[in-house]
Amino acid sequence: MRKGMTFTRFIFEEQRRVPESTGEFTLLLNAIVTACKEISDDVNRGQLINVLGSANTENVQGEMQKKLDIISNDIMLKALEWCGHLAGMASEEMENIYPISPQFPRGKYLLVFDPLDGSSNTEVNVSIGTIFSILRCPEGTTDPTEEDFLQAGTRQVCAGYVLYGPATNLVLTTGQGVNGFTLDHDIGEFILTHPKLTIPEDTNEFAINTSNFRYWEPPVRRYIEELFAGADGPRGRDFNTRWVASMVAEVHRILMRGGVFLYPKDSRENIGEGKLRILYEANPMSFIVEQAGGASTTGRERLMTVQPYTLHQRIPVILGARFEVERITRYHLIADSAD
Ligand code: P6P
Repeated sequence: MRKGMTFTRFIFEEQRRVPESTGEFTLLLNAIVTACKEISDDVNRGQLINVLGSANTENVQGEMQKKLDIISNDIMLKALEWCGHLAGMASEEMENIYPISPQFPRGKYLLVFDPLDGSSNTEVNVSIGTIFSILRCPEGTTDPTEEDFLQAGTRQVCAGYVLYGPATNLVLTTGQGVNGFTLDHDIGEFILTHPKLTIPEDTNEFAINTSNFRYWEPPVRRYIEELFAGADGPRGRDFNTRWVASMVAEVHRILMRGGVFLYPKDSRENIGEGKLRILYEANPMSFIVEQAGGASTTGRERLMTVQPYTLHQRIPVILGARFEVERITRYHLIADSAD
């Protein structure tokens, strides 16, 4: 008998703690995790099965799609549309929502996901991952519209990601803290390896794409310049920087050893409110970070309180170590009050 609790046992024991639970959510979660195991297998095989490189198509964001973006999106759709626990899905890779076909039963949840975040890294073998968020379908709605997906992050039932790196890690929250699992490829099960993850309130490590410095708002430039100044500057200590260009890998690092991540507003026309999308990147990651004791804001307000008005809406994201996020937010408010 292998050491460690399997993910299957973990979610069944979690379910038993909710007296009124029907088991629908547990079965949905299991189906999502099974889909991610299939994606992990394709990602790990890479060029052995000719899945690397561009698909020579653009997604709704105007971004060039990788073959694996489309493959992983299809895997999610095919692995979940039949399960009977969803009324609809939405994905970074699809312009419109994906209603469940009438041939399948519909359920009470909505699923939004980024099937392969950080996919610009597929050819260079840097960690990428699937990010997902489970919402409730409005009571009595069996044929959801885009409107029904436009829910603030505080209404998420569950958020998680699967990171395809040297190890395949699943990280999950249902609002009762954050737990991490590692895929045991020999038995095809995720094993609980990182229970009750927490993010230290302080950090010396920050993640931001510094090549965008000239496009940032003054409070972000002030904050980053202070970090650059290190022990000689107002912070009185040196900082370290990391940028993987894969949000799922950055957030995982922050959960493992602390840190702060920023993808802020940007003066460029095509970036504007930021590069990250509310529903399937910013909200799920903010839920996870908050549940681990961190914080997540837009620079001006708690990110998870923002009411989305379109499916692929972007938002500035500042998340991680609570004290750093609070400082950055304070700088924004000081700058705004001076305007
Ligand atoms: P840049 C990946 O494309 C992504 O959406 C996030 O995962 C990542 O943090 C960001 O974009 C990287 O953006 O501008 O540094 O390439």
